[in-house]
Amino acid sequence: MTSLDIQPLVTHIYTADPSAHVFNGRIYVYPSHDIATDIVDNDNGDQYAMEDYHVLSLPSISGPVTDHGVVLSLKDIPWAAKQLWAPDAATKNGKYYFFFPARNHEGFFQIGVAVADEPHGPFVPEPEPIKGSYSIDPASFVDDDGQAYLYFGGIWGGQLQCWQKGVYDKDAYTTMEALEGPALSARVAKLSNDMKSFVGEDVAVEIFDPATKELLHSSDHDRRFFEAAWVHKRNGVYYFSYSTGDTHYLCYATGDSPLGPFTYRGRILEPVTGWTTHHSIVEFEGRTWLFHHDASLSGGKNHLRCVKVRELWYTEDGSLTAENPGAS
Ligand code: FUB
Repeated sequence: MTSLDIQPLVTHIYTADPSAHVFNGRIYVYPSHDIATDIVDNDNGDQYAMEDYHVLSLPSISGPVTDHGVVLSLKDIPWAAKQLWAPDAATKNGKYYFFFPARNHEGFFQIGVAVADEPHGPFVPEPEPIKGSYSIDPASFVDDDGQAYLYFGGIWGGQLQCWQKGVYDKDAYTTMEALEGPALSARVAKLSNDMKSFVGEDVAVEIFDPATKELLHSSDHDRRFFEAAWVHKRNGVYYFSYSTGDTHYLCYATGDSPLGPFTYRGRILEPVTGWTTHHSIVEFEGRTWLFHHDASLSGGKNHLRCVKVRELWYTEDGSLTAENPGAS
């Protein structure tokens, strides 16, 4: 089955970057809300000019899908100037926390948090971005012991390469092609109990090659991290999945700790229609679902995408596969 065969979750708006969670027995999907723009595609990602967020929810994988409408708008976020990119949500302390990136008024991405009493919002943003946050694609994970983590980062237009010295260096944007040695990877930080700040320093999410035991190399575009971090846990194993960006794969690695290190395991989605690929993985009623997007609804416009869902399976050794091992 190709991703073209699967129908979009909704067709009345363009949606992307779906972060799916099960809250109160219902599936909630937190996507980006793509909008049309005249901006010509560029490596900076300026064509992804989103201005608000919707929340979708479903009682089961087969629907029906409810669009809860606009739950957070750019105009209500004091520190954000433009580009509301891939978000995520988490619950803790009886509240719902919505994490989102945006370019600030100085032109670089940071990550904000907004709070609601219900999973479908509306979300009230904190007046400032999370202190010490940078780059894009926040993904939250709350472990069984209640400790929450925030994964984030994206290279190229996501500006991760601009933070190698600990402060924003806009000129580092153009050094991507010259990078040597281990690949830049996602970052992870522990979240405070109120979910609004980092505890300690963020660290790199290390992904090792299972054969050489070396960190994945920056030239290994088929396997190295680009953007779209996601973490889920099964049988005590932490699964870190991500997009390889310019090679358009969704890959995953596994480890024994939410902080890593992780060992590369394989691919879970081949390239789809459109440049970007981004996803989440969620268990619902004993089955495993991959929410992802492609650009099929717009006939291939990179910045006008649609969220889809397909099933994943585990093999006996805990490997994730997009092929049903039970199918003949
Ligand atoms: O939606 C804007 C950006 O495109 C996301 O932040 C990336 O992950 C890519 O999907």
